[in-house]
Amino acid sequence: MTLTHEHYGWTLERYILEQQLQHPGATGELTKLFQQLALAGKIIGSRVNKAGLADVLGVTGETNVQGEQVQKLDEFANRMLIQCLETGGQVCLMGSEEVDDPIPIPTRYPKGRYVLMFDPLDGSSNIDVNISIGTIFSVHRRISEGSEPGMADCLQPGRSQVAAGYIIYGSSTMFVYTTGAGVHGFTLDPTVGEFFLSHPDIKIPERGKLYSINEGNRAQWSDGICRWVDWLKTPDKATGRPYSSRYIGTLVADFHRTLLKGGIFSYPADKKNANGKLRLLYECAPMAMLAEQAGGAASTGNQPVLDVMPTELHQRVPLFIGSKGDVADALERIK
Ligand code: FBP
Repeated sequence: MTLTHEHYGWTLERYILEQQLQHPGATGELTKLFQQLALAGKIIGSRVNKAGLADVLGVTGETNVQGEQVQKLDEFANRMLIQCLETGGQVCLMGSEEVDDPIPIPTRYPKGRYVLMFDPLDGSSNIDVNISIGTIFSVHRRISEGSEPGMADCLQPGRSQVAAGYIIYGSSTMFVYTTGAGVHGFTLDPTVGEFFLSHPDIKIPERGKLYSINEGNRAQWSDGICRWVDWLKTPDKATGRPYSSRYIGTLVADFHRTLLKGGIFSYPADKKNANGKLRLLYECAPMAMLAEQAGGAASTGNQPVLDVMPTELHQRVPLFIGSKGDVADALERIK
């Protein structure tokens, strides 16, 4: 069923239920998982919106597995996602940016057949300065047999994701996701407390006019990256250059703009970050599934992100993501 503007007024829940009806074998587990994700998003969003008033700004004093200072809101968001997803019986194992190892489901709760990876609050450097931040999620089916799921269930390639998406806490709160049937955006109406369809069947333009990269890292870049960025900035009417620069410093927000307007976002490998900065399983792979489902592309510079075989829970990969034409240009020039 293709979503169109005539479905305006549909809630996220209604739409996912309608999708479930399209799959006679569907058990409803994925539908319930999405309902719990949406609930966690509403709770986190309400706390983010009043962050300045609710003593949730600043750090907890802890350092996470990435060596980063844990923000209070990071910790809150992480706890909310675990609480909302561990009880319902849809998930058998979770992985979070904020937790060193896979997160088991307490024995008192039933285990489901899905594995959920998430970045509870992406854009931590922007939390305290009221700039858009977000939650990113990726869903796989359990592949292991036996009583206990394990690391192998987390280390699955992006191609085997059954769903991916993000919740962006910006001027409005939006839930954007794919289950392999296009990319759809729902906006939260805080007065009703429901996500309503606002962006059906999002298609990323073949080419854009915007590029997004942290140019402050230029001294660490390879010659190829410097050459590509200089090319983007060189005036040439025929190819619509120079492109304009946009960089928010929150992957969710920089990707959301790229998804809607086209262009390219990149966090390449450099002399400081040999594999780039962004994490494969709960940042790059979910965004790559969204990009490809919207007609765009996502590469590490050497291969499609979705084809990378994970080896570690928190591994990083370089990222070039956005309009198909712009990603192709990047790969051509960084060679
Ligand atoms: P976390 O905030 O979840 O750790 O994510 C990393 C991130 O903040 C991305 O959202 C963003 O794209 C990138 O790091 C910004 O990095 P930098 O400040 O080096 O440009």
